[in-house]
Amino acid sequence: MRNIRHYLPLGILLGSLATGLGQIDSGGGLRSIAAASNHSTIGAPFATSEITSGLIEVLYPHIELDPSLDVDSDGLLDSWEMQFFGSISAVPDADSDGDGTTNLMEYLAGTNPLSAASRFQPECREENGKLIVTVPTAIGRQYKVWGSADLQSWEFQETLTGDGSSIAWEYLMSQSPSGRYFLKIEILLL
Ligand SMILES: [Ca+2]
Ligand SMILES: [Ca+2]
Repeated sequence: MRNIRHYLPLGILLGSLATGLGQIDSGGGLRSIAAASNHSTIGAPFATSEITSGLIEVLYPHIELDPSLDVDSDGLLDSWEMQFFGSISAVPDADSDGDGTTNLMEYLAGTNPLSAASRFQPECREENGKLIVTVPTAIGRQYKVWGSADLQSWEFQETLTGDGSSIAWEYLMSQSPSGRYFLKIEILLL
């Protein structure tokens, strides 16, 4: 049986993450629509058999919609609001399906805001010395994968182009001498 150790206490890990995010994120946690440039959340935790690794942090982009496509200026594309809600009255920071992901995050990730089974939740497991990261993708989105062994320096790994399927991305643990590995996935709208 695998020896999976306990995760770092969340507060400590988040504190560490916040110091290592400079270039593409200024901190962690949910923010209001007014500060959506840092609209981030935390994905599923994972651990390796060697040593505690981390959470996958998801970075949501800040986008400027054409005002004619967002007449209520709520950051949600009006046609997307009409598609799912039948009007443009959707509330960006509401979680209409109760899946822990706000409507704005669902829009940015290309997931269904009215289905709790649909949310952006990348997962990671260790298998034969490899981390296998499964990224549920949407058409019209790209996903930049960043990795860090120490939560301080982050290295860009790869850009995945969404096609509606779950894409598996692999990382050889031997590339990280410490045995630790942390991940961030940045969502881009095409
Ligand atoms: Ca709108
Ligand atoms: Ca959902």
